[in-house]
Amino acid sequence: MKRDRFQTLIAVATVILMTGFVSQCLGLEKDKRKIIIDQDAAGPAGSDQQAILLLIQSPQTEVLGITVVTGDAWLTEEVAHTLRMLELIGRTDIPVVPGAEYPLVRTKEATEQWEQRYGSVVWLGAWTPKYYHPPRELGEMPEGKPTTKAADEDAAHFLVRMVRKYPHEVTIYEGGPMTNLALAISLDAEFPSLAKELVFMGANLNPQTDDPEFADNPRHEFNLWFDPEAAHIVLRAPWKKIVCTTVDISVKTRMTNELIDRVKAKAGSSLAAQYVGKYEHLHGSYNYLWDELAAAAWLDPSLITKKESRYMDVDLDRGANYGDTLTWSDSDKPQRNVQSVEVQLDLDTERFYELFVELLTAPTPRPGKTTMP
Ligand SMILES: [Ca+2]
Repeated sequence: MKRDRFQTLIAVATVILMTGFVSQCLGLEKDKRKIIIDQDAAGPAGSDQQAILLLIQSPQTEVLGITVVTGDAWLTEEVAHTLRMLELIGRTDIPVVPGAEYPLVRTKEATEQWEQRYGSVVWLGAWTPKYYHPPRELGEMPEGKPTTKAADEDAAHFLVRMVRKYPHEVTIYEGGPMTNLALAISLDAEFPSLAKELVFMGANLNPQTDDPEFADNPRHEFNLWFDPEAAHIVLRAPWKKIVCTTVDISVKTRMTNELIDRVKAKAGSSLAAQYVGKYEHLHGSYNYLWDELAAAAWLDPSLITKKESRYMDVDLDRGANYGDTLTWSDSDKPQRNVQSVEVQLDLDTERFYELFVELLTAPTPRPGKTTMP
């Protein structure tokens, strides 16, 4: 009898160990890091879509949904590009949730008047004259139009619903203007404290670059600038943790033809790599890997070799610096409630490129059984 019991115990222990092992190997959903990707998802390919891809391609993640906001392009076309990208990689199980079509306060007309007074802005996103079209038109879609549909829910309600469903478990990744997050906070003041953390690409401190977008405007950064009031609401909110990928560190990265070739060379049967290889086009001789770095540094924080804490907000005065980044240290911060932000300043560039290629050329993880929220 004793021997039987011992054998039973061994058998049970083996099953438990094997279950854990299999769970780890398969990256079962319960062990994964939950994330919602909020993005101004211009496409095809480019920094916005490639950041989404890195987060989907990682075996660490459970992407609860992609919430979309006007920024680099209009909401409607961004939703279409994202749906189509998910079709092409076989992940139509991930909800695409439309959010804000316009910033909270800033308008195209007022911005044009501002430019007459203070000078032109290099990148105006959906409002950039060279690429401008009306908001509900799709623009060019060389990858084809999607047949799948966006979610019926709006981004702000989805964001609130998810952090209430999984309190303190959901990372909010922000790769665009913060309009959707500000609307979620307006709906539910507990949204930030119920999230696990906020990770965002934005802000500009003191970039070492001769890029004309920043050389004379070192505190200008598009995501915060496009919807300054939203950024102000979000940066003043009580998140448990905020991590920021700044322009300062983004300009140390380069998407070059050589890097695209590395993705193509290892593409094999990877649908994500094939998509990037086919549709990524450089603007000039390189692009910065803005949003990809914010995604990769969340997946592997050891890529970041230098970081500092700052308090951060956005200038809301309607003068020359409207929308610019404001920061302070402990010794000079204002009395009013400002939040501490972990600001990334330097990185291991080669390891970042290696992770970029590795993730994009990997097989796309299949959807889990319980991923549909
Ligand atoms: Ca973006």
